[in-house]
Amino acid sequence: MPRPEAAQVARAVEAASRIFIAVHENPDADAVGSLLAMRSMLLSLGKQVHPAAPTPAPDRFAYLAGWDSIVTEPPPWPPDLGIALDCDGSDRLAGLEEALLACPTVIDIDHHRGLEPFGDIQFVVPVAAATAQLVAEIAPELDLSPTPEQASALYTGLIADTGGFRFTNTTPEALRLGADLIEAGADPAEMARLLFSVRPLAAAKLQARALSSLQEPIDGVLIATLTEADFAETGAEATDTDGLIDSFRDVTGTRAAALLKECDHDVWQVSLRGNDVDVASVAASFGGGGHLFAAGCTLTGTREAVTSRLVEALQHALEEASHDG
Ligand SMILES: [Mn+2]
Repeated sequence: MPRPEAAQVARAVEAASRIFIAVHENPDADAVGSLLAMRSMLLSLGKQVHPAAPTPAPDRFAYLAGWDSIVTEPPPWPPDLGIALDCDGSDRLAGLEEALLACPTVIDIDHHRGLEPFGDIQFVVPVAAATAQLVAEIAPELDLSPTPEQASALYTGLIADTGGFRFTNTTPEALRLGADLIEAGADPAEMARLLFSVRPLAAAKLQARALSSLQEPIDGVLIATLTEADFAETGAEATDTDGLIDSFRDVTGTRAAALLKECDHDVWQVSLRGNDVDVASVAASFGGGGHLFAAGCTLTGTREAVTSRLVEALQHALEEASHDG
């Protein structure tokens, strides 16, 4: 059953000629894939399109057609439609937020647990596996069927957010979309290899550091830490940790896992994963957000102070989960 919002988005797209599309800062595979598929769809309709991310799209996504068209600036021309993709709140647009919200019509397309949907049209579906799934739902409303390039971009977003069809969001709908995208020309083996396996040596070295930082789970909470020195000495970048946290939550005895990345002195980017515990609430209590079992936030303080605050919050959430269960 098509969702009515998909048709609403299509009508707004048809009525527009200059379209600004933007994703969240530190764009992930779903953000970049959704952005590039949407860009290509809009171009095929003869629209003027400006695809942007507030921080550069990592070059590990360079295999996606149009990757080099993504800029970090708002459009030089006045758009008549602005579309935000994969943004859990307009503030995730960071430096592009003001320009996007200033568009005469604003559309929010997202699958995060809608804390703060925004815009004139809100196509926010938390049960969707990926924003790519929602972009795919818009295509038929525009009488489009995905080209091989669009299918590859959407497939990348879909497998990224489902962890290669392993996470709890691996619904029949997600798998059917995967099949449709393969039929439309996405190469599943190649997309999975490029997204999950290919990585620089620095990332492999960083992974070793993260693994050796693991300690015994404390009451079901497993913490991994990467310091500024770990990044400096391996030459790795913040995005080289993508996917790392997902392997930690499966360590025996773990109910919740956290990866702390020191992005500036005593400033920690925290990724959280829960097996049976709502980590989105924990992230939200620290000003972050995300999904029920996959969330993130930023904490400031020494490694010891930040770790103990986190462990305390996660243990509290674990107690709640035990009571509910
Ligand atoms: Mn996503």
